[in-house]
Amino acid sequence: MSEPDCLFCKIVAGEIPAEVVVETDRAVAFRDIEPQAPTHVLVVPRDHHRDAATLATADPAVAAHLVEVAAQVVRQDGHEDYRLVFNTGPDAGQTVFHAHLHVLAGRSFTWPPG
Ligand code: IU
Repeated sequence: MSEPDCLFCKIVAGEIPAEVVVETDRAVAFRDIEPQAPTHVLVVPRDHHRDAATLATADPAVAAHLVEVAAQVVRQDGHEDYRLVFNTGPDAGQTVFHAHLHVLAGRSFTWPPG
């Protein structure tokens, strides 16, 4: 299931280039174009879902799979600690409405986030 005007659907389909770091049957992980840490990767489901909660309701196994892929990305880049973020809704900073898990690693992070 893909949406015609969705940027991440186009990346999943290979219609827009991205630096892909992991691909599975259900997810694609690629480097963020505006990295906020030495490792900043987005893990997205191949199917279109507008946000993480919608994905988790429709397909909980794929939602869990995104976390597994995130851990693989971190190991692959040689890090141990990492931060995972699902921005959900405009006030939380979501700008692309295809569920995506931010994977951030390679530096220290502060709390609370901005
Ligand atoms: P957000 O949580 O919806 O704000 O995250 C969207 C991310 O997608 C953001 O970090 C952008 O830098 C990133 N991104 C990208 O990697 N490639 C693109 O072509 C576009 C946005 I537009």
